[in-house]
Amino acid sequence: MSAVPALRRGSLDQVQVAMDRAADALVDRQQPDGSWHGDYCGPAFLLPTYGAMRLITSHGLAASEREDIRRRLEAMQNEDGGWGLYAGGPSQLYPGVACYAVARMLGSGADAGWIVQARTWIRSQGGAVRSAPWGKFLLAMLGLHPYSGLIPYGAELWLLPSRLPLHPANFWCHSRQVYLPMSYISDCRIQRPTDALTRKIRSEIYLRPYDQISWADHRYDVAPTDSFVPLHRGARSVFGLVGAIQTVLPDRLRNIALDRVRALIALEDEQTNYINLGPVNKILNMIVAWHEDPGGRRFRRHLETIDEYLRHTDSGLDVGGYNSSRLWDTGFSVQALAKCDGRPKLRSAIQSGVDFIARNQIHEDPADGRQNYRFRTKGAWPFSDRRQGWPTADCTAEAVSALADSGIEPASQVDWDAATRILLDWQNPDGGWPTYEPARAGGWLEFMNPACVFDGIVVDYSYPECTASVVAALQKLRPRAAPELQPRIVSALRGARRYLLKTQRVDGSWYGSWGICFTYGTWFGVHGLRTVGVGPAHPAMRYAADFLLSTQLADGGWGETMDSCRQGRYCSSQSGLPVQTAWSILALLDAGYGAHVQINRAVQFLLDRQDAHGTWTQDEYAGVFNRTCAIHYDNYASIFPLWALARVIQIRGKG
Ligand code: LAN
Repeated sequence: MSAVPALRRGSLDQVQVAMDRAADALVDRQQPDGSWHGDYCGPAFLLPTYGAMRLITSHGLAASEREDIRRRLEAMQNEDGGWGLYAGGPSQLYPGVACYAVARMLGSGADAGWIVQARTWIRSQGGAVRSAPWGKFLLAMLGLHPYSGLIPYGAELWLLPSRLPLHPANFWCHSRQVYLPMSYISDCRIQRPTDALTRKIRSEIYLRPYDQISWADHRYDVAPTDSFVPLHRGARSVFGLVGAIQTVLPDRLRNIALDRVRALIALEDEQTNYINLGPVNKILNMIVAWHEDPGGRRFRRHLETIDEYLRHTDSGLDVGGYNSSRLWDTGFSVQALAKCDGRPKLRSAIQSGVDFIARNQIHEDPADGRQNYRFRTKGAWPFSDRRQGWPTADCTAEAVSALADSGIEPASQVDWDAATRILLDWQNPDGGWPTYEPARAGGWLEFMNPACVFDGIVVDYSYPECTASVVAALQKLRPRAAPELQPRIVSALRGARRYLLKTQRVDGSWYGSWGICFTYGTWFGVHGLRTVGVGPAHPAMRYAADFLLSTQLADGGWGETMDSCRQGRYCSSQSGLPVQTAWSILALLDAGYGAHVQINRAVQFLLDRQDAHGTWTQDEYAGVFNRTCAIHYDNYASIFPLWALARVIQIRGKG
């Protein structure tokens, strides 16, 4: 493939100019601490959860804060009057009732146009009795639903031996850390005091008078909008059993369970410097800390860090999906910049990025981590920064790749050996890598998913993306690794190869779970295979390339929508999107298609869409989690198109 067809308008020089401008633009976005930081927003269920927490824990909320939350809730409302799980997503009852209740309690009048519209939508879906369980839980905290009508979030489950798969310790960390405070809050019946407003809202969100509703009949009643994963019969049986046990359990045992849960929550708070694993358990743990002692140290510590989750936008206050995406964005930014030729400006940006990454390696395991079922953390990197304390396999891997590719020595010491060991220990038996912890149960345990609106939340499965990131890092760590680790690395790579080949779909693509969607998964799938020695002649590479070549749009770009994630089949957007286009180019280059004429059209697409600042914008989401919720990665449109152009130049420059 040596004959390289010329680009339609211009040549490699033009690509070079575009790349240089893009690199400058990315450097301009770097923060003084060396990191890249951007908005990480989109999920619309977080703001009402935060609002509920403020309503419960703060007396006399400032008028300006009330207004800031209300404005943002209104801004995220859909035209049909409802709210999606993420801003702009199809309306669902859970976010709908949550946003409605919080808006009303923060002072939005029952007759305001948007509130009337919202109420009409909620009632047209059968009212709040049909919300997914998390919506009912939020309503219960606000006094708008009896706790007795919820599925039981038994604190008692934490008293079981953790060898039993049903013990929450075996759940994906996000689920268990959310269900932990949920069990405490529901067992203690923590609730905003009932007043006239509560009674008024009760009459608005239900179709029947509140005291005539048979709550038990609606415990498992979930509207079609909220039933992405219907409650499994087996799970209902378990909940039924837990509920029955709760009614006969002596107080003494219940108190032991609550003490245990309280201790586990306190451990999570301390281990994460009160930042917590994510926004949901952060907000719920705050309610628990407040309940224990409203004026106490722990609630104060929580208040000090909550700002890290908050975003002040033009349309009001919003809650981000994590305390930041700094480490992740910095890892990718450094890798993209390292592929451009090393002008001094870029080199110094890379240096400070590398220093940021090196400073944020975690050098210890969680204090008392055994007590709360934590996996090791020594040697690893998290998604945001080390204070948060919950590293993931792929964040660790991308950090390692950035450090290795930069060709620059970081100012602080990196523990390469610990990084290698933890990456090896993270591998699942199926040969792939999970997110935070090796899977603790088989996929069959997913039947216990009690959320309905999210999928894949019970088990830390292997993911092609995480797997590909890790194998790339292991290859880079190999030359530095101790001799006794070499055979382990070889066998880990062999397992990864098996896993990646097995997860490729018949159409040649991979399903991506953390980016939208097949384009994302296929970039990682191809890159991972290439890293473990699968060459361009291998049929898996051909299939993957065929898949990509067949999905290119007429404008030369690629674009996918959230429907891909939800439906599990490729759903193209109307026109090309810069981020997905970049992922596709990168995948095709890895698959050995660097000279293909379709790459020219794709590169031309990127050149045409580059803006006056040298960067790209993409309003459409590129990130996703748990198949149903989109999330916006602010820096992706500045990183990946640059990365793709730099690789095109690397490959074609040689030709
Ligand atoms: C994230 C953010 C980062 C993301 C990547 C590192 C990109 C991915 O490759 C692995 C999974 C991970 C760590 C991830 C998992 C799910 C998260 C934590 C999120 C998408 C950010 C928010 C989301 C979290 C679950 C939101 C809270 C909702 C619940 C259902 C608890």
